[in-house]
Amino acid sequence: MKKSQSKFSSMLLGTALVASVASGATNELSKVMKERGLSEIDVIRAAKTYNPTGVKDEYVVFSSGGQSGQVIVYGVPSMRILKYIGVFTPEPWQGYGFDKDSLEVLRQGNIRGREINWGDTHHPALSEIDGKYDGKWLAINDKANPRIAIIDLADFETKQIVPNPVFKSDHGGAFFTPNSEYIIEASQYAAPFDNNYHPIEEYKETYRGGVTMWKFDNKIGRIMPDDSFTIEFPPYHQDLSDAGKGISYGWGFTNSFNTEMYTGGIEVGMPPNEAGMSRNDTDFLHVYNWEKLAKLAENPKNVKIINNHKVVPMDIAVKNNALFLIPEPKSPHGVDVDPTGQYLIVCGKLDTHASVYDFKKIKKLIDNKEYAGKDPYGIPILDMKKSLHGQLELGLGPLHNQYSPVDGEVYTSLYVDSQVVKWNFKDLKVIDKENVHYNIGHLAGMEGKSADPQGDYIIALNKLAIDRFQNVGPLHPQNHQLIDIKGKTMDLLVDMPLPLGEPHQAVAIRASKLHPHVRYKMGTNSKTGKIHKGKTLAGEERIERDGKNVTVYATLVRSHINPERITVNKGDKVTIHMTNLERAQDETHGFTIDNYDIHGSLEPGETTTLEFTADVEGVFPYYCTEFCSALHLEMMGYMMVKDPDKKYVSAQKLKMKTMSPEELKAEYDKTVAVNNATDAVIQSVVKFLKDNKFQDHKVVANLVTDALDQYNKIPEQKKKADEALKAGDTEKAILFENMIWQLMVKTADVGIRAKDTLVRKISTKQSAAAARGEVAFAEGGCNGCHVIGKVSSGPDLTGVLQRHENGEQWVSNFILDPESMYDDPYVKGMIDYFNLKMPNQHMSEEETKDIIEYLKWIEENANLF
Ligand code: K7E
Ligand code: CUA
Repeated sequence: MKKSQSKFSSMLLGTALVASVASGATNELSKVMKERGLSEIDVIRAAKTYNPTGVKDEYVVFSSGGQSGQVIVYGVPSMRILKYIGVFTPEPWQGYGFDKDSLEVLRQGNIRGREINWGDTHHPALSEIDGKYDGKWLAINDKANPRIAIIDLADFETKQIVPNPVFKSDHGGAFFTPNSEYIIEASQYAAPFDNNYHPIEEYKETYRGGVTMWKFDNKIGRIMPDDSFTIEFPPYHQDLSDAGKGISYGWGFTNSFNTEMYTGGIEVGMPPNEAGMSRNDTDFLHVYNWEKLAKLAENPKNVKIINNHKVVPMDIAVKNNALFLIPEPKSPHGVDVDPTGQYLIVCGKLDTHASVYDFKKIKKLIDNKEYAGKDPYGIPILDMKKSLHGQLELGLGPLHNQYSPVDGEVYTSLYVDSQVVKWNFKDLKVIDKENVHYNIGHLAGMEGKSADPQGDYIIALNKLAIDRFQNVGPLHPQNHQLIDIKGKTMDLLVDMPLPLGEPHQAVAIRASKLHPHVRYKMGTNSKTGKIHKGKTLAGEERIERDGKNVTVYATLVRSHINPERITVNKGDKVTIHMTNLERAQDETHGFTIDNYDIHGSLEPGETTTLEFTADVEGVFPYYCTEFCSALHLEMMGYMMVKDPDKKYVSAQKLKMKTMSPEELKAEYDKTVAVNNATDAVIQSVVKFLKDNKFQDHKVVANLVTDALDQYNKIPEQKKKADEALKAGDTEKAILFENMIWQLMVKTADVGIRAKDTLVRKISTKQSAAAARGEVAFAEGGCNGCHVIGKVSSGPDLTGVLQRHENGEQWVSNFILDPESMYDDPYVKGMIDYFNLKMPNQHMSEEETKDIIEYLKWIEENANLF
C-alpha cells in the first residue's frame, strides 16, 4: 500500500516537472517517451542517473571482479564503468603481467613456487582513519588461492600481493581495522596449516581455521608480513569478518558455519556436506581481541612458527582472555559492525532473522567471566540471549548489511526473497522492502560500512540477471542495480550489466576523497613509486651489449620511438627499458614487438622494462599501441634477429631513382618556407596569450606548458638540420626540417586550444540566449563560411551589427530571407567578391534572435578574436 502510494505521488511530481519544461521541449520529450515506451517515472529515474558529457559522478565504486581476479571501478549515480584494475590476473591493456615490473608484482602471488594467473576476488576494502575512508589504498582478497592484494589509489595500480602462508582458502577478508593498523583475512575451508598430508579422519586434530592479522603501513601502503600473525581457530569454516570500532575498537568478529565439523563423504555413502554442515541450529561468532593478541605475538614464547609465519595457538589466546565464541543462527553470512561500534548485525542465511548483538553486553559477560560453557577446544562460550540486543524477522535468506546516516537505520540483502529490506536495528522494525533482480548477494551503500555512512544510494549486487538483458548466451552478465534511498521508501533507478565475473562485494567512496595523479615524475617505476633504474631522458637513448646481453635504453614521445632499429643475435637476452617522455595529460604510449608476447603501457613520465630472449630469427616490427597522435602509425621500428651461425647472402642492390641536387634544394627551401609561415602563426598566438596574461589561468598555463614542451625541442632539430645541410646531405636536412614542422603542428594544436580556452576565461559572460545562439550558429552550418575574427569563404562577422543602419533588424532579415536581399547593393558587392550567395539556412525566429545575441557577445569581445 505504502509503496504504491509513493509511486503514485512521484508520478504526479513527474507530470508537474514535465509540464514546467518549456513547451517546445515538452513536445520533444513526449515524442521520445512515446517512441521508447517510457513512463514519466522512468524519465525521472533516468534524469537521476544521467550525466551529460563532461559531468562527473559523486561517488566512485570499487567492485570485486569475482573470477576475473580484477577490480571494477565505476561511478554513481551514472553507473558508468571507469576502469578494470588487473590484480591477480594479467591485464594486457595496462601491460599488467606483460612487462617486467608488473610481472614482478603478479609473481609475488606465487604459491609454493607455482605461478598463479587467476583469482576469485571477493571483498574489496578501503583504508581508514578513525573508521572513515582516507581514499589512499584498496585491499582485496582472493578466495581460491588465499592472498591479499594492495592497490594504490594514487594511480589505481596493484602494488603488492601477499599469499597467506598457512591458509588453503580464505573468505573473511579484506577488512581494515579503524586506523588501517591491520588487514583482517579469515580462512574459509579448514585445512592443515602446514603443507603436509593429513588424513581427513584426523580432521578435528590436524585441520584448522583462523584469522590472519596483516600488519599494514598506511604511509607506504604495504603489508608487513614479518610483523603479521595468525590467530588459530577451531576447524569450523570461518566466514565473513569485521573489525570493531568506537567502543568495540581493538576487537575482531568472524562468524562461521560447519561447527558440526562434518567432513562429508558422498562417495562412501555418507550424507553430503550440505546436510551435515547445517545440522545444528546455531554456529559460532568468533570474538577476539586483536590488539591484545598483537602484543602477545611479539613474544616468541606465545607463537608457533609455521611456514615462517607467526601463529598464536588457541590455548594462548584463551589463557589471555582474548578469544570467545557466541552462538549465532545457523550458517550465517555477514557480520557487520554499526558506525558507532556498539552493535553487530549477524545475518543467518538459513534463518529468517537478523540478530543484533550489543557489544556492551558482550564486554560485560567477558569482564565478569560469565561463560555458558566451552567448545571442544576449550574456548569460552558466551550466552547468546545475554549478548543479544534483539532479533527481527526480515525475510528469507538475509546476507549482508549496510548502514545509513540515520541512527538505527540499516539495509539488508535477502538472497532468497530477492529483496533489499530497510529496517531499524534499534527499534527492531521493518520500514520498507524493494524487489531486486535477482538473488542479491552483497549490497553496497555509499561509505555504508564506515563510521561515516552517506546514505543517498544502495547498489544491489545480484547473483542472477535471468531476463534483464539481451540474451548473450547461457553465461549471463551480472546485474548491479542502483537504488535511490534519499526518500522515505527505496526506489530502484537503473540496472547495470557487468560482464567480467561475479562481483561479490563493492565499496563506494565520495569522489572528492580521491586524488589520483595524472602523470608520474619523469622516470618513475609505477610499481615501486621509485625512480626506475632504466630511466632514460632524451639524448640518452642507447643500445649496450655485453656478450649475449643486450640492453636498450629507449624513449617514447609523440610520435617516435628512439631507437628505431634494434639488431640482436639469435639467443641474446634482450632488456628494453622504456621511458615515456610526455608530460601532457592522457598521452600514454604502448609498446609491443611482434611474436614475443610482451606489452608495456607507459603513462606520461613512466619507465618500464620488457625482457625476453630473442630466440626466433627474423624481422619483427615494434610499434606504439596507443593511438597517440596523427602520426601514431609512424611510431614504430624494427627489431632484427640474426642467426650468428648463418651466412646471409646480400640481396641485389636495387637501383633507386634519386632527386637531383637542384630538386633537393628546391624541396628544402619549400620546407623551410612552410616552417617559417607556421612559426609566424605560433608567434601570433604566443603574443595573444602573453598580452592577455595567460599565466593567471591555471588550465591555460598548463596547456601552454604542454605546447612549449613541444616547441622547445625545435632548436635541437634545427641544429641537426643545419649541420646536415652544411655537410651537403640535403636529404637529411629536409627530414629534420620535416621533424621541426611536426613539432610546430603539435605546438600550434595545443597553443590554439590554449587560446580558445583563454578567450572563454576572459571574455564577458555569455547570456543564455547568446549561448543558444552559438549552438544555433554552429549547428546551422554558419561557421562553414564565417570564421569569427577572420575573413574566410565568407566575410568576418565581427562588427557586423554596426555595418548597417538598424543593424540587428538588417542582419536578422538577411538570415531569415537572404534571397529577398540579393539585389541590395552591399549584398551584391559581397556576392561578387566571395563568389558565393548567403544561403537560406531556414533558421527559426527564435534561433535568429539568439544568433543576434551571440553576435552582440562577439562584438563586446571583438578584441579577443
Ligand atoms: Cu559472495 Cu561476501 Cu564471498 Cu556474500 S560473499 S554473497
Ligand atoms: Cu605513441 Cu601511438
